[in-house]
Amino acid sequence: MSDKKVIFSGVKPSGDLTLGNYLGAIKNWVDLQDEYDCYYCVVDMHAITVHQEPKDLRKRTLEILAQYIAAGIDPEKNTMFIQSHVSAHAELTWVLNSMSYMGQLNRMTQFKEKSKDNADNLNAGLFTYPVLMASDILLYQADLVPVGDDQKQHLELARDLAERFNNRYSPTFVVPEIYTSKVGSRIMGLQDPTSKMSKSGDNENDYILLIDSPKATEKKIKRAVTDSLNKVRYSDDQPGIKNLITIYSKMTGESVESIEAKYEGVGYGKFKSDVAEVVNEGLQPIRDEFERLMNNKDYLEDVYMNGANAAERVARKTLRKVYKKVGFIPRKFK
Ligand code: ATP
Ligand code: LTN
Repeated sequence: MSDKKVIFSGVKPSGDLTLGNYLGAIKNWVDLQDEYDCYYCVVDMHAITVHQEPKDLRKRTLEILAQYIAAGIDPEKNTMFIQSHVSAHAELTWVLNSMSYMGQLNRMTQFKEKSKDNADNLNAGLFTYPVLMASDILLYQADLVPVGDDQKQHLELARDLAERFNNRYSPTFVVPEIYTSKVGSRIMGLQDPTSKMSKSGDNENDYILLIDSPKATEKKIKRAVTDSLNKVRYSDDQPGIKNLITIYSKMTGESVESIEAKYEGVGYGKFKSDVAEVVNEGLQPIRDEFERLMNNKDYLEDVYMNGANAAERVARKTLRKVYKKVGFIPRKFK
């Protein structure tokens, strides 16, 4: 057993990875992988809370795993796996469902938003989604959960459930902390810079995918909605420009102040083409590696097979404790 602290995080394969997923979450995972014992999961069970075409879901699940690796997450150092391969996630969810209050689940903003978008498919999975997420995290006794800031409320629920269980029975779960970046924890849409860039949005000009072509990326950034002030300033009055500065800063590591100074008196046209350039420069190695990995399915299978084996051992251990504490008779084997 390593004495490193534990990280758990995941992305649902409801679409291909966006620049928002990358800058808000995955880039941090890459930076944290040496210091922590990390579990990086493709959360396919979360994806089916909205309708998915089975063949597309299968394809995207593998693609997301390949994109994790292409983005720099090393399968030798981290446990990378597919959520549905470890049945303890569903099992712990049942126990935690029985300790979750309808009132608290009803207040989840993601549930409210998704209910609006999926009025014709308002299913119970969408409602208990955050409980499944809590199970993901608590099964591995995660200390830290690196996510974008839209996940704060879900993390609070995971903490509440851990504390509730620990108080009702006895200390069982680590109470996890959220980890978000100071800059870039919420990348906004390019067409609507007042709402977050999302991979399941309808307007493809609103988001950049990691695997978009350089041409498409450039076109989308050039079309990004800005304002008529013509000042490259990091200000709430200029949400479009603020978002592009954030993207520039996250891609290059340059500070917001130094970017503002560099583009003092420079027009939006030139600024946008520079943003496109730094995004394309940063993403190209990921795109190339993704191509290579998708032509090497045996390797990807190996990664998710080994990942599930390692994850299963840890998850089972936690689930056994939980079952025992709630009063289930331990199963006997001959
Ligand atoms: P969907 O659009 O299907 O709801 P999503 O793009 O929001 O999906 P998730 O799989 O829900 O993606 O999120 C994966 C991770 O990426 C989470 O940690 C989430 O906080 C982060 N994330 C998603 N969108 C953004 C964004 N625009 N800015 C920063 N982080 C983001
Ligand atoms: N709910 C998250 C995705 C997610 C997750 C997790 C993130 C599912 N399980 C566990 C971190 C840890 C989302 O909608 N972005």
